[in-house]
Amino acid sequence: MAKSVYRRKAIAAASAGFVVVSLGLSLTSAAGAASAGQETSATANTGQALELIRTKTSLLGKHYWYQQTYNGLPVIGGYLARHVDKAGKVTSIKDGRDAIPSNLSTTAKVPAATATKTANAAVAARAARSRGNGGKNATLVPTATNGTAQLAVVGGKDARLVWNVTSRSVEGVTRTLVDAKSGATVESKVITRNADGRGVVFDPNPVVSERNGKLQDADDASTDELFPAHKAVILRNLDGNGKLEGKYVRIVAAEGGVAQSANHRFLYERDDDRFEQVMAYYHVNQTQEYIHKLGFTEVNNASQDFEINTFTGDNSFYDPSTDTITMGSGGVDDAEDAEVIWHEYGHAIQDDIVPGYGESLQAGAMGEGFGDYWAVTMSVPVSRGFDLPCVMDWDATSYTTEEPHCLRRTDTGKTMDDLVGQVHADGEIWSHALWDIHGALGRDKANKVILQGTFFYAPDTSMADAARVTVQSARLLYGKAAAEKVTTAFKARKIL
Ligand SMILES: [Ca+2]
Ligand SMILES: [Ca+2]
Ligand SMILES: [Ca+2]
Ligand SMILES: [Ca+2]
Ligand SMILES: [Zn+2]
Repeated sequence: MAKSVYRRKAIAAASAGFVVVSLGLSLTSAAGAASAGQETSATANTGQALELIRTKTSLLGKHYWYQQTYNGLPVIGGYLARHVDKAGKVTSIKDGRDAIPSNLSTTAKVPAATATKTANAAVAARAARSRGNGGKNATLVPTATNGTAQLAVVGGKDARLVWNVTSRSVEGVTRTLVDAKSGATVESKVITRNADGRGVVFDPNPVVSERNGKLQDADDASTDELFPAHKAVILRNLDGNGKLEGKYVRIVAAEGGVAQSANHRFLYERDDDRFEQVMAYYHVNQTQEYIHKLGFTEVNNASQDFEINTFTGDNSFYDPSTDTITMGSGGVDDAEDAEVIWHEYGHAIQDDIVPGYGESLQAGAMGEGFGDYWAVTMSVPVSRGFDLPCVMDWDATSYTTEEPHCLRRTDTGKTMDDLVGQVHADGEIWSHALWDIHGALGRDKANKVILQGTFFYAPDTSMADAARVTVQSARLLYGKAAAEKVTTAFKARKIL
């Protein structure tokens, strides 16, 4: 049980006001050794009580946990545990109650909403500091909302009435205690954490990280050439249930079974089918943390379902009817190339923002173009400039003969004059426009503008209409000069 700093090691016998009321426990006789019988010594009703909050059965008997209360309010960290053997005999009592002055008022002077605000400020400040300490891609998310504040009592020598505000942030769940009389923050601490795990991945893929277009799949073998491409990473935002399930990703099915590790260590090489599961988890989590860092809180902000290597063809796909991404294992296992994962995730992003997205040929082409662009922009920070416009450099080694191996590119120079009515081919018109916006505005600004523009797409949008709302988004976010740069990019592709 988590302990509050306010809990005193033992309740002094001096806490004469202590009385166990309303329980009818026969603590006196059985607890004699453990607690010196002080429970029976007092008679004054100070409003203190114990509330049974949990009963557990173990191999040796039963365990009763009580929350200490004062005038019906929980005492933070105040508890009593009673352990009973199979014969019903109390074998021990652990008394973790705190002394409460009998004149402590339980009327709050500070409103709950004010306390919530104070708590949010404390949590946000600390989360921002922890982001500075290494978690550069970590995200700030909204913390407590009004209504989460509960009145409670802190015991001990600084006894007082507090608002107990539970909030969520990048650090996990935080408990902040705000003095209900003065409004001061008494304590703010993380009480649970999102689990961090360890994994091994390619980032984004071996061709790029090793700057070597000659690497080969070798039928999924862990060859000496590919070994250096394995990189140890932290897997953030895991639920902590021992599977690759978390805030933004959930591996729901996989060839060979879903990976499990009680201590969250998912360390596999590429010839182990679980490697691809780690790839999907890591790279989607990265992309969502980036999206949140840009300020978007509702861009596919859910745990995305993935099926890994369950399709033996050399293809991967997003199924909007089940909201699931399936990664194929044909040729280079698709999930060994983060750019394939990011491309498919691009479809999930668009489907989340625009219900029924992709109803027209051009909308479909933009879906492919955006997926390719998203793969490329996500690769930028880890690619050290290596042939950035090349899409799926590693997966493509299985089915292209020329170096560089690229499924497609975002710099083909195609314009609307080159439309052929095939979504992947025509997508290169759109992805080149987005890539030019990336070049003109810089990565973060470009991605803000492009994602923002997507919120205004129609499901059956034309490229020209989508270009217009993207220009408009640039204007509203960054002004006229930025809008002109975006217009130039679309004009170069003859979209506008
Ligand atoms: Ca593999
Ligand atoms: Ca493949
Ligand atoms: Ca394969
Ligand atoms: Ca690439
Ligand atoms: Zn696609």
